[in-house]
Amino acid sequence: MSESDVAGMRQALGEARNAQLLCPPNPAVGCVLVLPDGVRIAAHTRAVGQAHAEAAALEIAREMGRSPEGATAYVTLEPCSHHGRTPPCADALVAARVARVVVAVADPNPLVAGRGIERLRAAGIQVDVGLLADEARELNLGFFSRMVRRRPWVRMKIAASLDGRTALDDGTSQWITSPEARADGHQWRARAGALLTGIGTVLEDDPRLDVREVETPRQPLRVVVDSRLQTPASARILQPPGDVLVYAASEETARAGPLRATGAEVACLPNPHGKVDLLAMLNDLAARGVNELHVEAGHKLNGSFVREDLVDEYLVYLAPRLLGRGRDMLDFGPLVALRDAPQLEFLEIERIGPDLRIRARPPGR
Ligand code: AOF
Ligand code: ZN
Repeated sequence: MSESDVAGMRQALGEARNAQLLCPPNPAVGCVLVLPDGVRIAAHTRAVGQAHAEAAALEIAREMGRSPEGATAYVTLEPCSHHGRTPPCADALVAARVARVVVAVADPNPLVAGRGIERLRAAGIQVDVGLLADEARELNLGFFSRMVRRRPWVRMKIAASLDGRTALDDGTSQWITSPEARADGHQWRARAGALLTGIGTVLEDDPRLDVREVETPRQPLRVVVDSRLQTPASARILQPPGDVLVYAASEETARAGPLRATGAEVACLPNPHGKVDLLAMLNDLAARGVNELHVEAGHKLNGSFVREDLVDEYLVYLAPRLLGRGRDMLDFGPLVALRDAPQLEFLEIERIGPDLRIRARPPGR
């Protein structure tokens, strides 16, 4: 593959990034058509139920009065071969008589999984697969996680002081990190399919858990882990915008009733300890189309996620302050040996205003 192929795919990846807030549960895909005379047409996946990237690009070509015949198409994900909410993009590219399709990575969706590429090749179109595949997969790691593992990519956000405290002993926590860090956190919220917290945080902080600090075309589903259904009907998280889902360990109807009356859905997924079964919950959220799950909870629920090895990525903001005695980030253990300590790798360290943002993952994630 040539330098101009790399440039084409880079542009398509940039396009895909522009769709990240808009298109969940669909993957964010970019498509760049390079016409035989060098004219470039770029598009990305639209909102769910609307055009995929390829269909959007072909539509723009039509609007420009340009024929896509003989073009090269750069797409960040294999063109689909199935009739979902929209018709197959592979068929649209065949009908448009493009000459060549460069695909970054195959679609892990079992409804597609190579069939889009096959269909293009069967029609005599040259197809090259694998250009910038890692970047393309990273861009849609939630979608890949849902398709391959049947659970969302779990990103745990924590804001703390340099000495790792998330609140004072009495629970006071607003605000430890800067407004810049808060806005950055909302950017991560906005791309998630769902935002999750626990009943402890609901009772203590009464969060809204919506996207406010950045403009967004879509509000994620909000999720509360609330084993005994203690969420008060007046909780701010139950108010608009967007849908709310409360996971309980038992469906005590006296408590579920008022919650459901607010419009929230109550789902019951108990484990043997009388708590919500977190793995079953992740499978359920994946079945509901959640690609990325953004967790902003307290030390107890955070600790449960860590104990069960369910966290794929930590998003930690550290403020240059010291709180001394106070609330911990994560409550798990105590470990009996250091070799049992979960090991992470730093993926990225950035300054956000006066704070640090650290992203870390367990190896192999
Ligand atoms: C593409 N181009 O831009 C995207 C694709 O229900 P539908 O019709 O919207 O199909 C959704 C599936 O299509 C999704 O699960 C994934 O496999 C694929 N997404 N495919 O050719 C795109 N977003
Ligand atoms: Zn498609």
